[in-house]
Amino acid sequence: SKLNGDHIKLAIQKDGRLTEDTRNLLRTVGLHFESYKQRLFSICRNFPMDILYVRDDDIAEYVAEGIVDLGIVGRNLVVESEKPVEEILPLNYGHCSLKVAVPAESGITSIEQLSGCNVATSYPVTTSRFFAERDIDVNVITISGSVEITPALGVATAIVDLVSTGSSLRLNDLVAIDNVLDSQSTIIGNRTSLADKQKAIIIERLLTRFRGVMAASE
Ligand code: PRT
Ligand code: ZN
Repeated sequence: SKLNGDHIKLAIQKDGRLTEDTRNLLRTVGLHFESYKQRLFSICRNFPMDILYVRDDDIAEYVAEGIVDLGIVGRNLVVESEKPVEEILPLNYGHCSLKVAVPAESGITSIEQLSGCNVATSYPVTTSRFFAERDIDVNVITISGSVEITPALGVATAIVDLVSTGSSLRLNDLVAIDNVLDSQSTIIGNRTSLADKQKAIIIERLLTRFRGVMAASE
């Protein structure tokens, strides 16, 4: 089997926190597709769409470049990527917030106190903009994983990291002092595809199904 040029393409996370809920949602809107762990894409049997499985960090780029027409990804990554994509519909799962956190024992209670300090994060674009907009001069250090251990290592005074239950912060004796953004899994679209007559018809058929399921679950 191979990808079909007449089909629209949707990129979803291959293997991560959003994958199971995303697959379940696609099945709930009535799409039939096989999904073996090893494969790179699936073809829907009952809808003119192919599903590509990729790393979540690449989804906004794939959509912006038109490699795919639609993507499902955390809004946090859409904001961080700064790619020109359309945020079409929030999907009400994958909820989390990007927060500023400091060691509980630090006594720091406001972001103004971080002026001149190191702030570690995997979201350097969003973090830099957040502090710049508030005229707070910080030194953003980009770390790809385990950001929450950097204060204990003496690498950073504060972190900006995703939080859902908050247990990772508690485990590392960190407390949140500010909120940078709220996120959830979101359908994003390529602007050229959304303006393309033929694709727009298929995309709209799909979005109508998603909106129906979202409305029913409210
Ligand atoms: O392999 P790939 O690159 O595709 O995946 P990934 O490992 O980069 O991302 P993944 O699967 O961990 O997360 C995918 C998306 O899930 C994120 O981009 C967010 O949109 C969303 N999401 C929702 C979260 C969380 N909740 C979350 N809690 N992403 C990460 N976390 C982290 C958090 O930072 C902490 O380290 O999970 C840990 C536990 O969080 P607490 O607060 O529940 O303790
Ligand atoms: Zn990722």
